[in-house]
Amino acid sequence: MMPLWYNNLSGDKRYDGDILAEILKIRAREVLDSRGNPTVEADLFTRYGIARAMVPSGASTGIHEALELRDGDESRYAGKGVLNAVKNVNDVISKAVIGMDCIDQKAIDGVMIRLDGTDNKGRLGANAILAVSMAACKAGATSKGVPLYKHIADLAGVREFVMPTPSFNVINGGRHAGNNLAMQELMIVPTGAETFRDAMRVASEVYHRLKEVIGSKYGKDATNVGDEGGFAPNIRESEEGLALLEDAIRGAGYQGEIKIGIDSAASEFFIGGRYDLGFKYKKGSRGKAKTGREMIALYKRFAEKHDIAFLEDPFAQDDWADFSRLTAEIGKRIEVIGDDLLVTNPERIKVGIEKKAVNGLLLKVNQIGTVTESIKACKLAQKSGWGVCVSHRSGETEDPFIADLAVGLKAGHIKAGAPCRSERLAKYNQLIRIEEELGGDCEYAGANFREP
Ligand code: 2PG
Ligand code: MG
Repeated sequence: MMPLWYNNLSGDKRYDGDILAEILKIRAREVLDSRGNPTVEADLFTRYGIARAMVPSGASTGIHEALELRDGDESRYAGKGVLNAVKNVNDVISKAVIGMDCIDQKAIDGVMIRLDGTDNKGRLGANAILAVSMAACKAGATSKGVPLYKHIADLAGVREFVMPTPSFNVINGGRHAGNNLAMQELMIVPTGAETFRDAMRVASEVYHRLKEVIGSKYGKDATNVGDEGGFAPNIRESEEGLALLEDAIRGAGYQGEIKIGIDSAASEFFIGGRYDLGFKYKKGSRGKAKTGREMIALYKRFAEKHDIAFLEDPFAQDDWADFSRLTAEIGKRIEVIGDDLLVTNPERIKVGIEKKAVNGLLLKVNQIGTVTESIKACKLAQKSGWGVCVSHRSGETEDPFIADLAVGLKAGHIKAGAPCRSERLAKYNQLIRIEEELGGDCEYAGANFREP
C-alpha cells in the first residue's frame, strides 16, 4: 500500500502502512466566540496528544449555507446555545470516528457526512461536524510531526507555498456595525508590500492613521470598532467611506501600494427585488432602492474612481444574472467574488463556473462544514482560473486554523478583519510565524493574489 503522503512536502518518513495515530477520544464543549455567543470547541485525543479546534459563526449568513445547530432554548443565551451540537459530537460523532486514523481526513469527513445524511448537515449540525473535522486535521499534522499548513498542502496536493495577500476590513458597516452604512466591509489590500510581515506593518500604520482621520472629522466616538475590528463611523454613503480610506492611505504614505476591497454583502439589503442602500436608516425607502442594472452602474463608477482589487457579494445570493453581467464587464480588471452566492459549496461553485458568474471564491469552512469539502471547493475554483480568498467569520475565536489553511491551499488571499482585536490577529500573527518558518521558500502573493 502506498503511504498516504508518499512523496509529499512534509517529508515525513514515519509512516509504515499501519494506522499512524488512531483517534482515541473526542470531547466537545460549549465556549464563547468574539461576540459573546456560544460556539463549539472539540478536543481530539491521539497518542500524540490533544488537538483542539473552535468553530466560527457568521452574522450575514447565506441561506444556502450548511446549518449551524443552535438549541433554540430561550432560557439560555437567548436561544443561541449549542449544547445539542456538543452532545452530537460527544455521543454520536465520536462513536463513529474513534479508532479511525486522524491523517485520513477524507475518510473521517466522509463518515460524518454519511452519519448526518442531509444536504445541509442539518441533523448533526455543521458546527458539530466542523469542530471534529478541524481537530482531526490538526491531529493529523501533529502525528506526522509537521506544521498544519504542510499537512493541509499534502491533503490538497499543493507542492509550493505562497503567502496570501491579506485584506483588512477597516471600515465596518452592514450587519456588523451600528452605523448607517449599507455595505458591510471596506478593506485595504496591501498589494505593494514586499512580504506578509511588511503587509501587516503597512496595514497597521494605515489603520492608525484612519483612526486619526475619522476622529478629527466625526469626533472620537466615531472611532469605536465593529464586529471585525474596523471602525464604524456613522456614515451613510460608501463613497464617503472610500474617501476616508484614501485619505488615510495617502496620509500614511502608501498611495499606489494599497488597493481597496469591498464586501457589499448585498443579500442583506436585497429587499423586494431591489437593492436598498438606505435599509438601515430609512423605513420605506424602497422607491429609491436600486435595480441590479443601477448597482452595476454604481460599481463601475467605483471602479473608475478608485483602485479596487475586488468586489465581494455585489449582488444577492441568487441573483446569478447580475453577477454574470458585472463579471463580463469588469472581471478582467477586478476580481468578482462569490460568498453568499457560492457558500463554499462545490455544487453551487459548478453553477457559478457554468454561468461565468464570478471569478473568485470566498472560502469559509463553516459554510460547508468539513475540511475535505472545503479543499474540494478550493480546487474546483482554482481549476477554473478563479482566485480564492480564505475567510474568517464575523463571529470568530482564537483558533488560527484558517491561516494555515490559506497557505496549505495556496489561496492567493485571506481576509480576517482589521489589524485589531485578538481573534483577528490570531490569524494574521500565525501567518507571520509561517512566513518566518518558510524563510526564503515562499513568496508573498502581493498584486498576484488572483493567480498566486
Ligand atoms: C462575510 C463575513 C465575514 P459573516 O460576509 O464575508 O467578513 O461576514 O461572517 O457575518 O457572514
Ligand atoms: Mg461576505
